[in-house]
Amino acid sequence: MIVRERLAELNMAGVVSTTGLIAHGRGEAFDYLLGERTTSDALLAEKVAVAYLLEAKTPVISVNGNVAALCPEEVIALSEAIRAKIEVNLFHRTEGRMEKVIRHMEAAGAKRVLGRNPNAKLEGIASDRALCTKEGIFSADVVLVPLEDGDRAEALVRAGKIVLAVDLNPLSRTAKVATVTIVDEVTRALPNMTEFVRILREDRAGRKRLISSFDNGTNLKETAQAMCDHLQTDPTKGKE
Ligand code: PTJ
Repeated sequence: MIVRERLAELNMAGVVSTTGLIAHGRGEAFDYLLGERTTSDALLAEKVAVAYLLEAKTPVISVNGNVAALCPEEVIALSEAIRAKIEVNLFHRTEGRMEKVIRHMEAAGAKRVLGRNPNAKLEGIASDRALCTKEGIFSADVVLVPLEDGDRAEALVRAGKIVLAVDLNPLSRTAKVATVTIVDEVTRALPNMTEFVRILREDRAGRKRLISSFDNGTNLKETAQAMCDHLQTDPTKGKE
């Protein structure tokens, strides 16, 4: 409830878009299907995503209004752990909103947030959503995209990048095209990932093994199965 109120307030303040509120509701519905927990499939995807981030030369975390509102400190902690850049990239982009979301991240402690002065464009997406920075998303080899829309996820994959998505909907286009899809609530996923950085930082062989043995399609199928299994449980159990 507190989270919803924060999102509503930040919607009034212009950080979260109105469709961001709708997207949050969609996410909540999928989280109920998961039982509002991190599954073992999600934990594995989080570990593999961290392996990619630690292997990356130029990792970037892409931040939109919802992510800035939900977990700015968690984004900053992960970015510091892996030395990834943070770039604000909005679906509903206006100069005013860009400034608000960047300032929101800076107020939470981010030292450097890219996105204010876009000087590059991602191929294959219309309008201002393609705008990004050369130093950040444009030249990144690995991009973490929490709550990404399908068109941009596809464009990033087409641009040859490793795309790591956090998306509670295992059926979304983003989930299907990403290299690694973490089907978990973003505020649970990011702290888990920061913890995995500590574990995997000195384990190069372990990282390689994780990357080579992971199959995103299989992981998504198992996640969908976990949702079906959860739906089969007795809904009256656990009630007072
Ligand atoms: O701030 P902007 O303008 O960049 O807009 C951000 C939104 C999220 C509105 C924009 O990127 C968008 O429209 O995204 P989609 O296509 O709605 O995709 C968002 C996905 O994130 C959906 O599949 C949701 O189920 C999922 N989702 C929503 N909340 C969470 C989530 N996944 C993980 N954690 C959440 N808290």
